[in-house]
Order: sequence, then structure tokens, then C-alpha cells
Amino acid sequence: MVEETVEEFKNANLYKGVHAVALEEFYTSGHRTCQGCESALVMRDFVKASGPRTVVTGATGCMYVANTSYMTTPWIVPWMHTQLAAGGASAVGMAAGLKALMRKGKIPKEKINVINFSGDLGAGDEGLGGLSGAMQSPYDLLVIVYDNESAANTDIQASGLTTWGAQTTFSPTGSVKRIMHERWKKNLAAMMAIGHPNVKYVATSCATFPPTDYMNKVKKALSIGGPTLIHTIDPCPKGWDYHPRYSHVLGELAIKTGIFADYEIVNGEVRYTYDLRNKKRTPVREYLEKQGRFSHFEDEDYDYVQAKVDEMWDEWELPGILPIKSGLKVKK
Ligand SMILES: Cc1ncc(C[n+]2csc(CCOP(=O)(O)OP(=O)(O)O)c2C)c(N)n1
Ligand code: SF4
Ligand SMILES: [Mg+2]
Repeated sequence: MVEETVEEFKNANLYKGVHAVALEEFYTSGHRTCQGCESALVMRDFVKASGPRTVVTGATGCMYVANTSYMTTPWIVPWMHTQLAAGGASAVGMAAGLKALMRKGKIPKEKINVINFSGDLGAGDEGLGGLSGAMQSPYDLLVIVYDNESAANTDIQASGLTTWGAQTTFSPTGSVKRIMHERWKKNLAAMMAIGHPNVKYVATSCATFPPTDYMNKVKKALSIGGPTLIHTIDPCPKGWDYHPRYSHVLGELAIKTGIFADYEIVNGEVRYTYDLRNKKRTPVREYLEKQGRFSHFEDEDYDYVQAKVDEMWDEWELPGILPIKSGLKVKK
């Protein structure tokens, strides 16, 4: 299941288990995210993994608005808001600015982690051009796409990364048409990996499953250098309509059913974190029926999604990742 990637990352100080995780917090109290918000955990854990020598830029969205209510913030590290579509560009600007200050001797020369976080709409739709620019830049930077599968902050509109069939405020079910959202999820991480050959590290992840996987992927991305990207799947109690206590359950099911493929691409080599090739997968219905956004589903809808997930893993040239021949090497 989880593969060790020791060689390239021997200097990355990877966590060997949850007990090794740093106790110090750099994203702490003072935020107003919903109870059970997995995106908040994505914030907390990346900065735990990156440590205090980190500068963060955050695109508009829940993780901006709920984290910077007037006169309060959970951020202990320097943090800057950036426009919704400008996540990638803000990371480039920050990295270039720090480099210039170091060159001019205005700040000491040292490694400062530059991390941008952007939501699925911000990074995957509106800011796709800027994200591409960042992935082709010469700078050391990490973009974390926190994917709660909607424009959550503006009341749950569908984005290009929303699961097929989900109810959102853009796609409410009705008596005439049951399924309003008829697009398969955009394949963002793979798109970035394939389209940007100089990027040394692209990964997907879930903040809670498998344990420490996400934080270690942050460490790997920061240690390998150059532009890097991590795309997380973030259960959102409000938008997905479930009791907040089930966020972890849903994150785990997203991976185990294979609807969200968990992998990393290191220097052009694909490594499955949770390998579902030729394996029995948890039926996707177990994941979907726990969420109110799919409460309108009938048997044929569950069957449709299952068939698409099976196709991803059984028929795609790069299972779960790419529906085309890619030329990328797959580690056996
Ligand atoms: C250019 C621009 N378009 C639209 C908006 C309105 N807006 C603010 S946050 C947001 C949703 C962002 O969605 P996502 O990036 O997925 O982040 P989330 O809210 O889900 O955390 C929208 C549409 C905006 N602020 N700027
Ligand atoms: S709406 Fe979703 S993403 Fe936004 S704060 Fe609430 S749980 Fe988190
Ligand atoms: Mg979103």
C-alpha cells in the first residue's frame, strides 16, 4: 500500500509514524471554519510539516475568509491573501521577491518555504493559467490545491472538480431532471504533471488517510525543489452534507473506493500511495450514500459512477490517473 520513497528524500526528515509528528502548531486557534472541516486540517498539517521558516499566500475561498475574520487569525507564520485566480502567480511573485531581497543582501540567505494554497475553483478553474505559469517557473514553490469539490465559500457552487451528479447550488436536483451536474471530475494533478515536464514532484493526498502521508508529501515537495504541487481531497460537512464527525471516514472512503486516486509522480515516475490496480475496491456507493449531496441518487446513478471508477482503474493507460498513453514510467 504506502510505498517508501527513501532514496530521493533521505534529507526530507519524513515522519515515520504519527508519534513523530511535531507538536508545535503554526496554524492554531482563531479560525472560524466549520466543525469537521478537512480543509482546515490541510492548512494546519502543511505548516506543521514545513515549519516556521515558511511564507504562505492564500487565494480567496473558505480558507481565506474563515481564517482571517477581522482582527483574528490562526496563522503564526507570515501569511498573505491573494486574489481568487492568482494563487500560482502569488507564489511566483513571493519566491522571486525573496530571492531578490537575498541577492541584494537585505535579508539573510536561507531556505524559506514558499507555499500557496488555492481551492478547487481557484486553482482548477479560474486560476488554471496562473497555476500553469507557477509550474513552469524556475522557483522553489509549492502549491497546495485544497479540494472540497465546490466553491464552498460562496455557498457551494459546482466547480470543475465536483463529483459527477452532486447537488450544489448550481446543480439542484429537480422533478424534471434528477442529475444536473453531468461532468466528470477534472484531472488536475495529472494535468499539471503531464503538461509541465520540469516539475519534479506532483502528488495527490488526503489529510487523514493514510496517516502522515499528506505531511510527508509536503516535506517531499519542499525538499525536492522547483515548482511542486499537491492536490488534496477534503471532505466538507457543509457542502457534502454529512455530520462533521464523518470527515475522516469519507476521506478514507474516497481513497479506498478509488474515486480519488492517491499517488505521487517523482521525477516522471508514478508511485501509487494506495494502489488499486487489479485489486478489489470498496464499492463507491458506500462513499456516495453517506453524503446528502447524493441523496437524490437512484441505483442507475450509483452504477454509473461505479462503472466510471472501474474504467479509471481497469482501462486507463495510467490507472486512476490518465486516460491516455503518457510515456510516464510506472514503478512495479
Ligand atoms: C475573480 C473572482 N471571482 C469570484 C469571486 C467570488 N468568490 C469568492 S470565494 C469563491 C469560491 C472559491 O472556491 P474555491 O477556490 O473552491 O475555494 P473554497 O471557497 O471552496 O474554499 C468565489 C467564487 C472572487 N472573489 N473573485
Ligand atoms: S464550508 Fe466546507 S470548506 Fe468551508 S469552512 Fe465549512 S467545512 Fe470547511
Ligand atoms: Mg472549493
